[in-house]
Amino acid sequence: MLIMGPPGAGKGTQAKGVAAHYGVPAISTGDIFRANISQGTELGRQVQQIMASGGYVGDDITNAIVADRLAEDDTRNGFLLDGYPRTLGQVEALDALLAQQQTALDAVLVLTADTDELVARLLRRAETEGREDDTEEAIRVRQKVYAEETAPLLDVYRERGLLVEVDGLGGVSEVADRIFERLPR
Ligand code: B4P
Repeated sequence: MLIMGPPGAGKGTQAKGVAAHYGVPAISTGDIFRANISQGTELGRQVQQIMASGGYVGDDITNAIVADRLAEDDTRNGFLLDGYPRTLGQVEALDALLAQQQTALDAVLVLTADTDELVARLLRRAETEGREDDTEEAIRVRQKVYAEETAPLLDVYRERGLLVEVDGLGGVSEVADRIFERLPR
């Protein structure tokens, strides 16, 4: 399964609950990059500036970390990808990877929400978590890049009959209830 949505829609928050419900790992490309930055790895050094600016990390790097992560044993019974794919190149890479593993996506969950509400949420998070890309300027860049590069992917998955759109506004448990009304138990 995939979870998608604009920055601040609550992907990371809801991914954990959905993954726990199905007993599968939640794999967030953003978390993997941030862990590499905080550990000071070569990958972390490569992605730090681009992430702080709100832009997307290149497809080659991103596809490679996902391929490595999906090769791990804990994904055998399924997985939830949070924040991947975000570009058409990543959709194609994921398709190839899943075909190679003789598996397929079962659903693409999309959290929808109004842009201004999301900016407010992310600015609130900035006060408590201090993420480098939660400045107003980087948030606007992230929203623009999402609209240009990622929003068109929803049509791809809609055409495949996989899209499950859920309103991401409201409290965390309210959104979770909406999600579970729509997903198979
Ligand atoms: P991500 O880590 O995916 O960051 P994000 O889009 O902001 O989503 P996040 O998960 O943090 O926020 P969420 O919607 O859960 O990516 C960060 C960066 O990494 C990207 O900009 C890019 O540079 C790079 N990257 C990652 N994947 C990539 C890829 N595939 N290709 C290229 N580059 C990639 O929620 C945000 C906040 O809202 C949370 O703090 C939560 O507290 C709050 N919240 C959630 N639900 C709420 C609710 N119902 N009510 C109120 N607040 C709520």
